[in-house]
Amino acid sequence: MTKTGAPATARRLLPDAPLLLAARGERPNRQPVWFMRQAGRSLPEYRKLRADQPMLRACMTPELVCEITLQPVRRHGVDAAILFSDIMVPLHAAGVGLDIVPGTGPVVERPVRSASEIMALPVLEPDAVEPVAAAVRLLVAELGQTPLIGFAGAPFTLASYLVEGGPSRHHEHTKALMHAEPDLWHALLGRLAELTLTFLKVQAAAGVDALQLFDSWAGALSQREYRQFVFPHSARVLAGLAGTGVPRIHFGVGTGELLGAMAHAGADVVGVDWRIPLDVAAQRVRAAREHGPIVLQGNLDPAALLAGWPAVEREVLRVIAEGSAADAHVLNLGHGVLPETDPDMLTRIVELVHSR
Ligand code: 1CP
Repeated sequence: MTKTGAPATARRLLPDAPLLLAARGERPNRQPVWFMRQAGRSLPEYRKLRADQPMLRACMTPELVCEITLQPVRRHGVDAAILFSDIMVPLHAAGVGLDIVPGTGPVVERPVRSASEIMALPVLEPDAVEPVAAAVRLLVAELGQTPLIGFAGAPFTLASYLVEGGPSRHHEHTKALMHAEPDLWHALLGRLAELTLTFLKVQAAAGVDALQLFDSWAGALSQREYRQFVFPHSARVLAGLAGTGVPRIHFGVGTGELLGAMAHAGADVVGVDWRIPLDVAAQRVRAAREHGPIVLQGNLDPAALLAGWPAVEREVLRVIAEGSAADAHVLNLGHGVLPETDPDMLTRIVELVHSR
């Protein structure tokens, strides 16, 4: 088996893949659609596979990652697969004590807040995520013309889990550290940017076709905080990927007020949540960017998918109409699929988008 340090797998050429055309600002014949958190969660075939497998172990088992990643592609006919993994995987692989607790999410054994705790954070060696690279290679061989999206958590969102010790509503310890000890904060985010970049480069070398940087909790920040404390580190990650030639998607929740800043961070595609219409998002991104196409991804409200088909259909058509204000638009949700979603809704959305 190829080691992660070995030369990169030759990237597949997918000249007609709608997702990749849209990422370059083109309007392909078929509008691309995929769903954040499409793997797992709402699928009974996923729950069956995961029944006796803890999350992190599942993420480090290439055959299982491959099968779970393929399930929604087979079922829904989406225009992209997203690697089954988690934003905490590279921290776990580097040796940070943590678990993903069912019903709660990531829980860190010892929160990281002091200078000595931050300096003691381990570095991620590429070989430590070799099972993820192996999963990518298996998937690329299976996926045919469907692109594979790899991903990682952005430095701020990872920092929130590390500093808080788990999921947090107000991110209070994280913001306290940021404001009280800015040098320490930047040291922490610098280390996390390094780890994130290593993880994404491993995925790119193994053959993923696009990469998404999830800054899920960035919407908790003011624009001033984002620009000063977060932007430089996310921008460094995205710039570090430029040489891979893989399109970059950058997404956060509740980031309507940050879209201008996020659009500068260096991604090809800006993900938008449901709180702001895509035509307004397009204006904000356009105002912030000197050059390059405006490509948006989003932004159906995941909760609206529980409203029954007539309402869902209306919402999909509205989002497509508003998305026409961008140069290109990848239809998606504004955040992840909710576990209680009827999977048939997702299939019908894909059929509707593709029928137009
Ligand atoms: O399609 C997919 O489901 C792909 C796999 C995937 C992705 C893209 C998982 C599996 N996690 C993620 C990313 C992720 N993980 C993000 C960014 C996207 C987002 O905002 O949703 C975040 C913030 C996490 C952290 C995380 N991991 C949470 C959220 C907790 C919180 O703070 O609210 C949770 C619940 C997890 C566990 C997790 N990750 C993935 C699954 C299937 C699960 C549940 C596992 C279990 O409970 O057994």
